[in-house]
Amino acid sequence: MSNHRVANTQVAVSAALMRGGTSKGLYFVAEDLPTDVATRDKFLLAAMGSPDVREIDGVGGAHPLTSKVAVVSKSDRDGIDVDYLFLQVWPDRPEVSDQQNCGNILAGVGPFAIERGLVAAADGVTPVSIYMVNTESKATAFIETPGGKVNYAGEARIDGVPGTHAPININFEDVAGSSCGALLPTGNVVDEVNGVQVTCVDNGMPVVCLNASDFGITGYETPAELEANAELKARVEEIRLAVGPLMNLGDVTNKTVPKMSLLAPARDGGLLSTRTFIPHRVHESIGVLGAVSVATACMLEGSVAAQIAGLDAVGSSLEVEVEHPTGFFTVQMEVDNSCGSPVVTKSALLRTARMLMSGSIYVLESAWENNA
Ligand code: NQM
Repeated sequence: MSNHRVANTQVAVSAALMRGGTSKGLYFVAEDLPTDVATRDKFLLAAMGSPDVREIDGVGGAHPLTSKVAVVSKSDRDGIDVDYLFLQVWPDRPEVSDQQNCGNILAGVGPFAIERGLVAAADGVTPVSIYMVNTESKATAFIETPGGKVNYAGEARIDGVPGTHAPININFEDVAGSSCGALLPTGNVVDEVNGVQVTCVDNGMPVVCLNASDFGITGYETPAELEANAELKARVEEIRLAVGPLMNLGDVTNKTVPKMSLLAPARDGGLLSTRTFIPHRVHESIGVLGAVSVATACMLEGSVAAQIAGLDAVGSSLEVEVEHPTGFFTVQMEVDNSCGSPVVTKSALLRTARMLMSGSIYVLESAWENNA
C-alpha cells in the first residue's frame, strides 16, 4: 500500500504533529498515506481518535481546530514547490472532509516541506510556493531558514497563540471565488435572507457576514456563551442552509462551509469585531481565509461589513484589523474597484507555526486495512 511498518499489532506511519497558526494537526507526506481514499480516511479517524468527543484514543485535540490534517507532496506544477491537501477530521462523527481549505494549517506546510526535504532551503529566507488542492489556488509562504535550517524562534506574535515565534508571511495569489466561483457568489454585495441583511463573500473561504445586533446579541459574547445559545444557533444555521445554494455550494447541511461571521463595531481599536461559527462550533479566534474574506467584505462598498466598520468611501488598499475573541487578525488588502466589479489584487498576512513532534503515529492494524 504505502510506506509504513508493523510493530506489535500496530501500524506505524511517519508523521509530524504541528501547530499551524491557531490550529493544530498531523502533517503527512502524501506517499506515506494509503492512496485509496476510504482506507486513508479510516486511518486518519483512528489516528485522531474520532469519533469520540474527547478523541481519547488518538492525538486529536477534541475540537475541529485541533483535529486537522495536512497532506503534502512535491508538486509537478509549473512554478509550484508543493501541493497541499487539507482534511478536516470531525472529532464527534466518523467523517473526514476535503470540502474546505485551511489557512492556519497552511502556515505549517512550508516548514514541514523543508524539514522533509521536499523543498531545498536557501540560506536566509526560503519562499515556498504552495498549490492548495482543496481550492485549486496558490499561496507563497516565506520561511526563515538561516544556514539552510528552519527557524521556529522569533519575535512574531499572533493572537490566540501564547509567546512569540519566527514570522511566516503568507501571500495569497488567486483565492477569490476559489470555492464558490466568484468573489460575490450571489452576484450582490448585500442580500436579504430570512429577514436579515447578509453579505456572502468568497476570498479563499466562503463566509456569510451578518450583523450581530440582528440576532439580539452584542457580538462580544464568548464562544462558550454563543454555543450555549440554542435559539441563536438555530437561526444562524437556518440562514446558512438557505444561502448554501445561493453561494453555489449546494446543500450545505453536512459541509463545513460557509462560515457564519457575526459582526459588531470594533471596541478594541480594530476595524470591526467578529464571532465566527465554523459552522457549528464558534472559533476561538478566526480562520485565516475566513479573516481574509471578512477583510475583503470590509472593502466592498455597502456590504454588511463595510456598514458596521463605518467605511463609506472604501479605498483600494487597507490594513484591516479584524477583532476576534482572543485578539486581532491583521490582513493587508488591495482591491481594484475601477472596472465595475471588484478585483482583489492582494491578500497578505502573518502567521507562525511550530513542529511539536516528528516520528510515527500508531494505529491498530485493523485501522489500516483496505476493506474495499
Ligand atoms: O479560514 C477554521 C482555522 C480554520 C480555517 C475553520 C482557517 C481558514 O482556524 O483559512 O484557517 O474556519 O474551519 O484553522
